[in-house]
Amino acid sequence: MSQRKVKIVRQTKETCISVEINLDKCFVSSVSTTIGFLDHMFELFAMHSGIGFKIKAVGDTHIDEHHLVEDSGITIGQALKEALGDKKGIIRYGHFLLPMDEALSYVALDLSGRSYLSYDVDIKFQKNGFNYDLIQEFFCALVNNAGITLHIKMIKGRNNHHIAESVFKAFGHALSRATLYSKSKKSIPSTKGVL
Ligand SMILES: [Mn+2]
Repeated sequence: MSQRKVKIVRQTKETCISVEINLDKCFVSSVSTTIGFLDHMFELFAMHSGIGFKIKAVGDTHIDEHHLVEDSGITIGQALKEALGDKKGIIRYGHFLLPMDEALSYVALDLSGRSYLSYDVDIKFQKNGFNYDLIQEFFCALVNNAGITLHIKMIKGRNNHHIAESVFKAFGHALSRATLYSKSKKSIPSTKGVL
């Protein structure tokens, strides 16, 4: 097995983002995006996925948070795709049902090589603080760059913060299983022979 770790730096006129991922070694996560709420979500993701994850992101947040959140999704997606390599020996599928107090979310994913996002999360507009609409932008960017089929469904929830946590934690758990490598499985998990 080739090493399933990668570091990617992506720079545009709007943002500069570096992401490190190690699918086989959980190191102490280091998360710094200048957006407090996004840091919180990424720390939850790192903890619950068990994946080695570092991100440093800066950008034009004086405009709003859109570019930084979307570009984080793009860079994490690129890093995941590269770290997964030829996907030999992985489980490929993962799903998780996760409660966070009154919120309950379900995430199912396939490391299929095809990009598809089904995002069914009823999160309410909030005047102040983080723009929760951007969570969909984040996952859309991630899926398009990682080549993942991802279904995210909020089953119930009232508080935006809880709903968002349930989504990021569930995604972490689902990804943790899907990326799991088994020495005894020597093939790429597809009858097509390629993913
Ligand atoms: Mn919290």
